[in-house]
Amino acid sequence: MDLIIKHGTVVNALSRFKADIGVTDGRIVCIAESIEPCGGEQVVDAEGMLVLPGAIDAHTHLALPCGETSSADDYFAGTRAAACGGTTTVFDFAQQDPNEKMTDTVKRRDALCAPNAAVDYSFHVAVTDVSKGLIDGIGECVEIGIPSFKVYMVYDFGVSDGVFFRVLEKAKEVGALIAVHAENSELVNMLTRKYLSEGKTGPWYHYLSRPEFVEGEADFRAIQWAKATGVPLYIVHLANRQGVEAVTAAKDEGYEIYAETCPQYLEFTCDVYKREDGRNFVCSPPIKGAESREALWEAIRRGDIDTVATDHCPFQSYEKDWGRDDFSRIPNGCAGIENMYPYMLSAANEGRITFEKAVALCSANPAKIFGCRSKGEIAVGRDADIVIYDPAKDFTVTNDKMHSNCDHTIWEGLKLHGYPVQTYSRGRLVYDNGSFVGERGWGRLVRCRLH
Ligand code: DUC
Ligand code: ZN
Ligand code: ZN
Repeated sequence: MDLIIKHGTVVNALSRFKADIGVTDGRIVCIAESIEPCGGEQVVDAEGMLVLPGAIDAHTHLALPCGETSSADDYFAGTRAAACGGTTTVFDFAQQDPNEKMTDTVKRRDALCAPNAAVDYSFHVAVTDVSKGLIDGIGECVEIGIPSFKVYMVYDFGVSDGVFFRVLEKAKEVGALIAVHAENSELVNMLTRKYLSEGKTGPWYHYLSRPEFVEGEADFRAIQWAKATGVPLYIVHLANRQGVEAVTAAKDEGYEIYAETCPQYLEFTCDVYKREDGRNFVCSPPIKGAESREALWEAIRRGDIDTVATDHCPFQSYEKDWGRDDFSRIPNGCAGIENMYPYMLSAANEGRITFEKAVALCSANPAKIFGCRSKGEIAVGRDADIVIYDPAKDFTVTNDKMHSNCDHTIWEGLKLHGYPVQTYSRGRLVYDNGSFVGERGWGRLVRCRLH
């Protein structure tokens, strides 16, 4: 064996037990009450620690082109930060260019990512153009191990209702999973114009131009179409109470509707947009009111929210400042890739949810939903993507301790109870007590299979 982790308490989504773990060639090969070293292997004493499967962040925007800039973390910085927060796989969005074959979209982004990724990665294809037979790219991507796709109901690269419906029908034919960014585009555009014309230009009006019902109505509509076409649907970054209710109702009726939320929607309320640094919190959908936040936590406890992911998409302060006099010019997105697993585990440590639930939301469920079969569990045969977590270590987030390229974080000052002390990616130590010790280019493309 190459590595033995001894005396830790393993926590999976459905189990918790004391065991030693043996790793050979990047895979877990043995889990037993006691594994005796033969000599030559690295032995780690995890007494008093939890031993967890690495998190899978199913929603990131690394090196995302955005007008005249791009998101602050490229594939190296973003995956470095992921490793340091216990995330060992990231799913990034590969956005199709007009006229581009979707398999070429994947190749284009993989060429950027492969030489730089510090942890394993995969892609969802963001579909923008299904004209001239390009819709067949959905089936072609499924065949190369990229079976998940996203459509945006907003933004100038978003799709019309008709295109969304066609994408769902194609997904049914080829066995793909469609994810949706659900907000009502017409309402967002109308409300944005209205507030700006009234001279209401601050970040608070970002929230008011995309309030609860703007998202809830779109969630409801997207779910209706998934029901009509009989395909599973994954709602990304669910942030509002009405949407939660629509998801719960659809699940209760037996439909395969999945919901993801993000730590920013669980921690903050829309009041952040009244703060001096409110523009740093501008993301879409915006953070909603306290009722929505509570509905999200309740849905997590009930099991109606399946995953937590980050929507990691930070921009530098000077770029956020472009919207000082016009909220619509603030680049959308916040940091989170290094904070998600520590945040959810800290919630478990404080008794808001169980550790098993945190593992389910951040690792086991995304692995299952997206067909990432080698990840998501501490089990023989799985990749040795392992986090050693010290439940007794207190940690206060400050940007200088983060490993992103961004010059600020919305998580500044957050106090966490418990923190990851080591992260292993396929058996290789990539994070050790505050320091990144991995390497650029270590990460591999994970090919997924849903059925
Ligand atoms: N929302 C964001 O806040 N950033 C990136 C894309 C998105 O939908
Ligand atoms: Zn989105
Ligand atoms: Zn996103």
